[in-house]
Amino acid sequence: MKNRSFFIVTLIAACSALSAQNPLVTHMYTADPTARCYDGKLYVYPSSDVVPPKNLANINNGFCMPGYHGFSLEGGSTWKDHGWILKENDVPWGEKDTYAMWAPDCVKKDGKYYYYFPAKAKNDKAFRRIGVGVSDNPMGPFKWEKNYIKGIQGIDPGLFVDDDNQAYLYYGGGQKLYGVKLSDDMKSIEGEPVEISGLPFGYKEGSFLFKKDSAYYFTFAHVFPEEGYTIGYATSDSPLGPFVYRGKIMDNIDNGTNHHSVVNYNGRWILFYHFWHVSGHNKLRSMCADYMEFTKEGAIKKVKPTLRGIGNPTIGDTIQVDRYNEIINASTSFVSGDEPKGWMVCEARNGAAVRFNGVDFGNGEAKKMMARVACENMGCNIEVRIGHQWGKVITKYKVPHTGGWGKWVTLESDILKQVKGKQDIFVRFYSDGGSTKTCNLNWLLLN
Ligand code: FUB
Repeated sequence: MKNRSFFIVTLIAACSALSAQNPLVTHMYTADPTARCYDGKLYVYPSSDVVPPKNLANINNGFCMPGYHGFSLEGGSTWKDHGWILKENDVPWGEKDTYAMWAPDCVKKDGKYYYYFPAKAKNDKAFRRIGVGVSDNPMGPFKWEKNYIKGIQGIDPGLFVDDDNQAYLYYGGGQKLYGVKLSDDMKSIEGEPVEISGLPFGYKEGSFLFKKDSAYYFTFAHVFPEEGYTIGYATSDSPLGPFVYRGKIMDNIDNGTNHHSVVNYNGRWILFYHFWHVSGHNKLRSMCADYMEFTKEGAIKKVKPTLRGIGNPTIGDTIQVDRYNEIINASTSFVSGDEPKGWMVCEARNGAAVRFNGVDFGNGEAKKMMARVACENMGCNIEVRIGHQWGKVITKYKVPHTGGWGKWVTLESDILKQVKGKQDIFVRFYSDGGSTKTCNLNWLLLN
């Protein structure tokens, strides 16, 4: 455990790159992401996981969660960390040092932003209560209410404001999930909570409701005894039901929790969720995002988690080719050598190809492309092609022997043909002199 924790802390400290490839950020662990689009800009409100301090190794069954950061998408590919939105010991009604800040949400109503979060209350038997703060800005600072919302208890607040401006709060973890109207000031409930009907048997949490074409989609994390956590959904023509269960949006990912949100951004639906492949530990999670689609009849097509994720790296962003759309005759692993931690394309054989969709070449201003490579053999060649495997070559590199598979150099090469707009690129590897492996590739960068 000690070694593993050390590895994790080192990895996190060294990974400072933010990107719209999966996971979205690697400089800290982020779970339970709620994404919201305000005035055309995308924001994410996740919880955060940390390695438990030694004396608290078993706290909350391994979930050690000290508070919340907020993030916004800047340009097409960079997630800006706005720092702390709320730390656990700053909750006016909260018990100190409980590391119990589970999934939050934030919603806009009448020009103000309301941030909801669960926490353990002082001198209170409830597992979690739900608190709220208000701000004029999506990333705060928020003015926190002195007390939790009376009349409800539970985890995972999920908010929804309907077209008639009525707000609803969904919450809970267990066999039952609940929904309730909020009063106009967003700080108290109106009427009694109702159990969300029509949901399948089994443990459920992570309520999140959205509306599309006048149908209400109630989405939730759902545990199947043989599979573990999945994301499911049910639909209704009314925000509090009755609902009809429609199936799964996402299968279980390697035995972790599954917590999500759904947002429409630039006309496309996106599912935000978390996964733990950065840490190798299912309670140290990282937020991810992938596009979600509907059938003509309004059913949600199952989302397969990808490394590529969403977002379009553009001039000045690293293109993490290891977060590929398709890979042929190559694989990926953690970066070797003294390079800042992350992933690389490796084991690329003669003729290997990696497809990375949606690089944004803007108006064609890019004149050069850099490649970060390491090669222990005599050398090799890389070509970057546009559109398909045998598309036009837009740049190429003669990769020298760099001194080892972990000895990295940056090569720069001219863009041979002006390229505009969003394009799929294919990176092709060719060996020099019959060696079986070509080179390791960490990233490309348009200049
Ligand atoms: O992150 C802590 C808890 O795990 C969340 O509240 C649940 O939804 C699950 O993701």
